Amino acid sequence: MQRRFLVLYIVLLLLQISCVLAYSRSDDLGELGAEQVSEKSELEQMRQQLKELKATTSDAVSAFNKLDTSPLKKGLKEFHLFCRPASHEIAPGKTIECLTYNGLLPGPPLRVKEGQLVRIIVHNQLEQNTSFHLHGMVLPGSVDGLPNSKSGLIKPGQTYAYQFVAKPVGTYWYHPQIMHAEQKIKGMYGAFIVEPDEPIKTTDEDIVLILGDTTANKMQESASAANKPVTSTSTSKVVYLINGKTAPAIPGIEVRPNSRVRLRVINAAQHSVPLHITGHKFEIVSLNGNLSGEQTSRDTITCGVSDRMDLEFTANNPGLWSMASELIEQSTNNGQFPGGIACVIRYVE
Ligand SMILES: [Cu+2]
Repeated sequence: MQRRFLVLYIVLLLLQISCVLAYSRSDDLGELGAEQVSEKSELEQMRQQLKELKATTSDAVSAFNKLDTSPLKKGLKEFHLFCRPASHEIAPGKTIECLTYNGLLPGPPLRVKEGQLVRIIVHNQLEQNTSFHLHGMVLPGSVDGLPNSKSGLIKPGQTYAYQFVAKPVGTYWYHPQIMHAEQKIKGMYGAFIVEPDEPIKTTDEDIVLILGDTTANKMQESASAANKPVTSTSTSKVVYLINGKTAPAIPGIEVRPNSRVRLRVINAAQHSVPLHITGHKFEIVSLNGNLSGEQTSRDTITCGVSDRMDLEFTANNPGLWSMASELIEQSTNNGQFPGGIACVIRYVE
């Protein structure tokens, strides 16, 4: 009887070892993506069966402990992203048709610890191929290189798992690869944040702001806002967004007196954005995920296309303030302030 359980346990160990190896054998990542759901439930079942057997398998346990499993001790972080079309409200009564991750614009923010094993499972529910790029991360070509039929390309209805170790600390973002750039323009993007493994508390607030734009030729003014039965379609124009909303629908940034605030600005728009803060000055602490040597305080910072900037300020000037693009076409709606990239900074107790 004990022998049977021992065999079962060794099978489990081999399965676990094969999981460890999968991280270094990136050629196998595609197959893992397709098989992992059933594999995971099998593992769960085996774990349940084996719970009471630990005392009888000490040899197998000690053999397993000799393996270098240190990366796994930090735990695997797994995310599921579903690529699909969605209607998204950029302001009350104003919706756009876009492509999304999980129906959200932007996609869900993914936060992990440095050194953590990450598995991002992308389910393609679009009617076209897609792919996945971790912008700013330096990863093996088989994970983040240009996709091909054996690696990284996801056909309609297919699922693919991208697996890697998250490093270094920084602000990154995700979107489809360059060959599917039109999907990014239509809304497929989100933040990927690598935090220090041991948290060092240097800020009180950590706020992600993703700048975006959309060509609103399909923007619809629905009946609910205008209280009219007719739906009108606006002419083509670029509408600027922060976290998928356009002013005045962008929520204010709430800060507590004397708190240290970090803004992780990610520019997913097709235009550079000169961002101006009133009543405070930014310090640039990180550029494109790298620590910045720049110590000069700035009140206006131009965030280039696809750039990421970690900006910090101390909330030491109570009042109601603005943070907006300095370009009039980016911070107004047909010349009317506010519109596009404009929000308030509000002090709360
Ligand atoms: Cu990119």
